[in-house]
Amino acid sequence: MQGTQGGGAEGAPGVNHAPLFTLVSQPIFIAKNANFNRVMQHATDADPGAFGSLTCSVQNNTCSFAVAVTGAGAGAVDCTVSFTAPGTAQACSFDIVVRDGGGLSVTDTIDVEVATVWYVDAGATGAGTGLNWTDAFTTIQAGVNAAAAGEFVFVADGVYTSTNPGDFTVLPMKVGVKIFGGFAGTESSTNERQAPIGLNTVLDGGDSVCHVVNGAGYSRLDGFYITNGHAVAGANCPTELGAGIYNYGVYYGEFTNLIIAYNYTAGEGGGMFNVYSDISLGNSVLTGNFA
Ligand SMILES: [Ca+2]
Repeated sequence: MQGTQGGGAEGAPGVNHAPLFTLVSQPIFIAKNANFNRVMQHATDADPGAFGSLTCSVQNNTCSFAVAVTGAGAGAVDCTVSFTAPGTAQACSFDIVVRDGGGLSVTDTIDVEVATVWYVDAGATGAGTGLNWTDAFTTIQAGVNAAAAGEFVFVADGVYTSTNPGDFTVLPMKVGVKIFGGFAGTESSTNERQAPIGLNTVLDGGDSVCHVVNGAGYSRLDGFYITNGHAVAGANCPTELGAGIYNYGVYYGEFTNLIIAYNYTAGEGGGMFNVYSDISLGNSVLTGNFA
C-alpha cells in the first residue's frame, strides 16, 4: 500500500529477543579416550547490532573432563563442542549456552556417555578382536557376546544375518548394552554418523528367523534396517509375535533411528511386538510389515 508509513513493527528500538536454537539436540555416545570436535548446535537471532551478536559457551558441566563450547557470529552462530573423553566410563551432561549482546540467552542440555566400545564390521579383515575398526568382529553376535552391561557395540554398514537359517534371532540384545549401527567404519562417536542413519546397516532375518531383534532392558538400539523376520510357529519360534522386534519384559529399552520393514508374522506385531515392556520408539519408520 502506497503512502502508509511508520508501521508499528518496524524499528521497535530497544526491544531485544532471545536467540533461538535451530537443531534438535543429540546425545553423545563416545568411546573412551576418543577426541570429540563437532558443531552440535546452531542458533539464530534477527535483532540488529549487539542484540543479535551471539556467543556460544558451556555451563553446568557435570563431566569429570573439560568441555569447550566455542563460536561467535552476528545473527547466526555454529556452536562447536570439543573435548577428550576420559579412559573411564561415565554418564554426564553439559549445557550449550548462546548469549546475545543484550544479555538474553538460550540453553540446550547435551547428555554424554563414555564407555568401552566393541566394533563390528562385516567387511573387516583384521585380527577379529573387536577392539577397533581394523580388527572388528565380523558378526554382530560376537560383538554382543563381548559386551558387558554399560558398554557399547558399534556396527559398520553391511548386511548381518543369523548364523543358521531358522535361528530364533539375528540380534539377541543384552541387558545394559547399547547397540549402534550406521557407521562407515572410522568413527569414535555416534555423532559422526552420516544421515540417513542406519539405512545401510541391515539386520536380515532371511525370511526364516523368528525375531530379527530380541530386545533386552536398560538398552538402546539405534541405527539399523530390520527386515525379513518370519515369526511363524516352528521349532525355533514358540511365539508368532514380533517378527521385526520382539520385546518381552523389556524395561528402559530405547529404540531410535530404525527402519523396520517387510517382516512377517502369522500372529501379531509384524514390525514390533511389546509385552510386559516399557520402551520408547523415536525417529523410526515401520513399513510393509505383515501380521
Ligand atoms: Ca537478541
